[in-house]
Amino acid sequence: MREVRLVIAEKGLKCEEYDVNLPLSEHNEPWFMRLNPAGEVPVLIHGDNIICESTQIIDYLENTFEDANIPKLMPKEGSLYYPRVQHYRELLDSLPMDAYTHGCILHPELTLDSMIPAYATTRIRSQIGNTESELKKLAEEHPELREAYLTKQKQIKSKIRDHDNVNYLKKIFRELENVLDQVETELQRRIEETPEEGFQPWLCGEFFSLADVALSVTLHRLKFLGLARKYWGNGKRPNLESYYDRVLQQRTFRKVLGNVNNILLSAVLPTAFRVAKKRAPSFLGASFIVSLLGGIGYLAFLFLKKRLS
Ligand SMILES: N[C@@H](CCC(=O)N[C@@H](CS)C(=O)NCC(=O)O)C(=O)O
Repeated sequence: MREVRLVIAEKGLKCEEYDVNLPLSEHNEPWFMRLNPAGEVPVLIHGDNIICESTQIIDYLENTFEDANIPKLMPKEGSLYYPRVQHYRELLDSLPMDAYTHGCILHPELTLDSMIPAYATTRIRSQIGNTESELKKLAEEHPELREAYLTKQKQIKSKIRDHDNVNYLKKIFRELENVLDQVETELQRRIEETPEEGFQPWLCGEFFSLADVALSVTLHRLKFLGLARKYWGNGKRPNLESYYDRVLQQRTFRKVLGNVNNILLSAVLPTAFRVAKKRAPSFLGASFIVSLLGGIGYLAFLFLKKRLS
C-alpha cells in the first residue's frame, strides 16, 4: 500500500485519497467489501475501473499514464533491465510482510529494537478473536456477501495461527536473510559496474525503478519492526546499509513514508481521536491497541481514488 503511494508520488500523479479506517473495521463494511471482496486495502478507482492488490494497481498506473512528462519506473520490455527489475520486484513482493508485522508484534523477543510498545502484544490476541466473530456476524447480516466474509474469516484464522508460531516465524526470517543476501550481491554488482567516483546506482541500474520502490518500502518496514539491526549495519550487508541511508534522504520517500518513528505516531494518534469521537471513552484503551496493528497500514491511504488532472 505504501508502495502504491510512493509510485503515485514518484510519477507526480494527482489523486484523491480516502482513508479506510482499519481500526474501526471500515474495510469490513459492506460498501468496501463490494469494491474488494477480500476486504483489503488498497483499492484504486479510476473511471469505471476498480483495481485491487498493490502489484496490479502499480502495473495499471505504469501502463495507463504514459505521458512523456511522467517518469517510467519500469524499463522497456525487451531491454536488459526489464527482467532484472521484474525479478527483484517479484522476489521482494513475495516476502510475507503481514506475517513479519504480526509476528514481531506477537513475539517482540524475536526483534532487536522494536518501536512497538509491549502492551500491544498482550492485547492483540483478543482483538483477533473479536474480528473473527465480527466477520461471522457480518456474514449472517449480509447474505450477498456471505461467502466473502466467511472466506476472510477462515483466512484470518489460519494466518494468525502461522503468525503466532515461532517456528514459522524463524523460517520466514531465514528466508528474509536469503532475499537480503541476494539484494546485497546485486548492489555489489552495481558498484563494480560503475567505477566512477561518487556515482551511486540504484538496485537494478542507474535509474530508480519499481524494484527500488519495493526494496525501500520493505527496508523501512523492517526498521519499524525492530529488525534493521538484525539484517544490516555494523559491518553486516554494508551495501544495504548505505542504500537505506540514501533512500531516507530522498525527497519523495520522506514525503510519502516520513521518519520511521512517525509510523507509530501517525498510526495511533489520529485513530485514537476518531475512536474517541465515535465510541464511549471506555473503549479508548483497547482501541489504541487495535489501532496499532491496523494503523501500521492505516495512515498510508487505504482506499485511493485516482483522477488524472
Ligand atoms: N496483497 C495485498 C495485501 C494488502 C494488505 O495486506 N492490506 C492490509 C493492510 S496493510 C489490510 O487491508 N488488512 C486488513 C485485513 O486483512 O483485514 C496488497 O498488496 O494489496
